[in-house]
Amino acid sequence: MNIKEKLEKYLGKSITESGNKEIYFSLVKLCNELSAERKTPETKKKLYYISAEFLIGKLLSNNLINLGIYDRVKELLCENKKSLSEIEECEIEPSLGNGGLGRLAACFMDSIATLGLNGDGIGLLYHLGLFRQSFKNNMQTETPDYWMEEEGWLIDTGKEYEVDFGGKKAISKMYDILVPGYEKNLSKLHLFDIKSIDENIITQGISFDKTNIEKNLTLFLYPDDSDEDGRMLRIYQEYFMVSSAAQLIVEEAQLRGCNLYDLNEYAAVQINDTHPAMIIPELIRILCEKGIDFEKACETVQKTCAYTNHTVMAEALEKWNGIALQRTLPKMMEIIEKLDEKVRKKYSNEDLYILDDHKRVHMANMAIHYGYSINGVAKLHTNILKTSALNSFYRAYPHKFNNKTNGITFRRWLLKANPCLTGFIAELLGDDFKRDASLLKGLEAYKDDTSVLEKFADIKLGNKRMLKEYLAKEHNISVDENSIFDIQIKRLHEYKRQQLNAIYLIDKFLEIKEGKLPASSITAIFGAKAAPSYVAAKDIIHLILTLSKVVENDEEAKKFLKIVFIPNYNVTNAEKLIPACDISEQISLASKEASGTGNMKMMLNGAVTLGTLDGANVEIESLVGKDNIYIFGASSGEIATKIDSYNPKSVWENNPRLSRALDFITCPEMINAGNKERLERLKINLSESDYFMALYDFEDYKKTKNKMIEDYKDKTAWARKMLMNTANSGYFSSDRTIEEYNNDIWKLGKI
Ligand code: 26V
Repeated sequence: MNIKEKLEKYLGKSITESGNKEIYFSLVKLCNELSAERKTPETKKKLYYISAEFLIGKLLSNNLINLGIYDRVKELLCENKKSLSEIEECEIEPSLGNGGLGRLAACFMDSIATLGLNGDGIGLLYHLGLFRQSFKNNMQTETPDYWMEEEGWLIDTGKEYEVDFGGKKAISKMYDILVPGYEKNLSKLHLFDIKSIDENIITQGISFDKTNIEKNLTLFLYPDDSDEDGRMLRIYQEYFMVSSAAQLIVEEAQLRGCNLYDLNEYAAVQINDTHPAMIIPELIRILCEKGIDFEKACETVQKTCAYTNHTVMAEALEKWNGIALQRTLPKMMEIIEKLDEKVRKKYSNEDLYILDDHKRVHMANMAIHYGYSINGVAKLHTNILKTSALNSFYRAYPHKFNNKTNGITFRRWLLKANPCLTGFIAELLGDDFKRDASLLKGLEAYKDDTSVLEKFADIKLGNKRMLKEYLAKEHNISVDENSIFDIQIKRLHEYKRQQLNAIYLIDKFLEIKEGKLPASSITAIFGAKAAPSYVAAKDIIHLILTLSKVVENDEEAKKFLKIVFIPNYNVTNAEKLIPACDISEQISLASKEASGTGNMKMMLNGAVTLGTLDGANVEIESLVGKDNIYIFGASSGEIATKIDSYNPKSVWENNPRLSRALDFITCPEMINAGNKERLERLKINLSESDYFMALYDFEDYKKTKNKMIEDYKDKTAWARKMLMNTANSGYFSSDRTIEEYNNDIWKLGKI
């Protein structure tokens, strides 16, 4: 049967007679059927990538591309007066992740499948992903984000496991999402759901009874853990995930002939941040239950598990209350205490203990002692782990530390998101770069070819026009495609410093009003969700939204400056924003952003980075060279020596422009358009605390950004920078990253 016949069989009628949603569901069936025909390569050892988040985005186009039928399906639909992009709009994005960490896990699944590794992902089936964000009165509001549908991508495997919460038992059900690799192979994403789930306990907005674990366990992604109930629910979620995972891993290993003493020869478990770290005591528990003695179980599990660290921010490193753990998961706590005892016998340095004086369990510490590998996610980040954040561990276990610079899947972030650029590169280089991203380097040969540079610039302009149409249609926002698109899209967090960008925009607005016009008119675009309980982050959103109204109301200034905050930033709109970006804002306080992956996506799509020497920006700089990136601000070394004694007052007192911009936050015009309490609180925060030293870097940021806007006027020189960024982005393919994980950590071996 050909594709048309298959689709019409599912539809029970012709394509022309069918609605978009019906066609969407039949395409899902088609993809799943074709994926299921593929084989997963068998090796003795199998990888399990365990993560509390998989931010997979819409799957339809990506799967059609990887299955090699995208063009055929598009054509077929066109012949029947249907549009693939309209059908794609019927798909609801599953927002099963907060940001970079979850999106990384999704990119990794694509690469694990593409490289034909014997590996699956394991996570939780949240019925509601991250909240949906909208703006009211210039403030963020959160509503539930339902995404599951009767006939979607999820496949009920029929597999169930029993999870024991200190005597109270729950049943976990395993669902699969098939992950076809590019052109061949298949991996699976196993998502566990609690059988007794009840969506009816959601009350208002995203509120629900946090204590009713049987009904709520897999209801939401990372519910707010700023209160005790929320934190308990998080512990329940994590244990539910790892207990189901451990049972699956042991079962599959035994089926392949493992006697469990040698589990490490049959399984490699990659722990994505500390959220799945309880898999360590859980595997030890299961091995002991199967008759292996405790010491041997520890040894085997230690050779099976590897941990990835994704942040040096102390508040993001999980420390669970041991008393609460004792109450809810006594068996886990008993094992963790034994693991801690072993550490205490061996080391006198308290930094290395798993349990601290307040009986808090330091999950990262447990994962480092009882795993065989710890990796950071960019060179600078790994160095910071070794020399400061985890220095005591580095001294104890230097051989365990390694770096794996993050990557992104080029299938989604180039082939899918930017078909025009993909097509043009294929004309120049042939199709091989689609499998081997390092071949993009071949573009450098065209760096002085004016017709190629013009085409690069045209493609960018076309993508900007598409974004313009989307903003007009979806959000009733109008932008000028001939202005420079300056984009900052990422979670809202003080360390990422959206506030620094906002202060720049205030200063620019005031300059324009004085008659000092920018070299090119600017469209500043933001996209960011703030954690519901994160007041300072919400204040920053409020500042930007209020400022955008004030600028919009100024007939003169609005000709040169437009500020856009698109609501509900997610994978789907990232795919529209990134190909249209001119300036990629990567302006975190040096040392705080572990890697960043948006920086890689924008670089790949020919945006020029404006960044600090932080995370993977450092590696971007050495790949593209100083002419093709704009670096500003203090280095991580300088920050380390200054941050403790830093006083923002000394900066603004000596910088009249900066103090004028800060004063503007609470000027009558702003207070009129916004909320007095929020604006005043933010102004005090910035001028008196400024924890992430935005004011310290302001002058250099302003100078560097102005230079960039000036340089943008030379269209040929700018197009060359674009080309050089795309040409040198091959290193950031997640295929390279996954190859390194496999060579250095998993060692899955040959088929
Ligand atoms: C979370 C939180 C939540 C509580 C307040 C402070 C705080 C600070 C940081 C985080 C991030 C937690 C882990 C995470 O998502 N890390 C991200 O991982 C990406 C993939 O490796 C990486 O590119 C990002 O730089 C890193 O922030």
